[in-house]
Amino acid sequence: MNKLKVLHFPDSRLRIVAKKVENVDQNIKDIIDQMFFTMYEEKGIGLAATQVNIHKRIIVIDVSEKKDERICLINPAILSLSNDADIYEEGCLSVPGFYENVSRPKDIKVSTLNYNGELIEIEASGLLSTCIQHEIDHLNGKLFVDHISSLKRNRIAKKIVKLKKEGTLTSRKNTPNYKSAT
Ligand code: QAP
Ligand code: CO
Repeated sequence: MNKLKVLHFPDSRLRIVAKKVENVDQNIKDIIDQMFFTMYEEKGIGLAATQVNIHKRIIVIDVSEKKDERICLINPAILSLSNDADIYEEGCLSVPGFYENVSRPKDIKVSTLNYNGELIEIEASGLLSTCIQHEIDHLNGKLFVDHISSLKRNRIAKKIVKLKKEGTLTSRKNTPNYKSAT
């Protein structure tokens, strides 16, 4: 299996709005398989196609402890969001080593195609809800750092550019922390 290269903020390709998948064919399934492989290899809990420079509306998620609960969303559409908010310390494979608190609606309901091309509905709360919202943002060219102050965002952008120049971004010690910040 092939590990896909993950784009890093502030790469402008992370701003491209992804296109709808017309047909869940073998080509799309191959992309999904590679995305899951890449996400597990990189110790992520969610990955949007945008992050691997594929501008199609595809998301893979696994928030389970044993890493055996694959959720794949194709052309997800938000049906409803709750009014109450939840705060999580978010990270992102495209913003490696940086974590910030983000407030988002607590519960979400989406309609989406699954791996078999069937139209299903998913209701989520907690970490899964946050993760779905974070990943749908990616498909719309949005990142979690867009939810924090521009001062912090610009600082992070500068640091990543510097780390990449030094070649120390990937070797840097990163400790993802998905615990709730509340
Ligand atoms: C999005 O993020 C998310 O910095 C998924 O060095 C995160 O998988 C949604 C990761 C938190 C809700 C809460 C980040 C791995 C993975 C890093 C991720 C890193 C290694 C982030
Ligand atoms: Co992300």
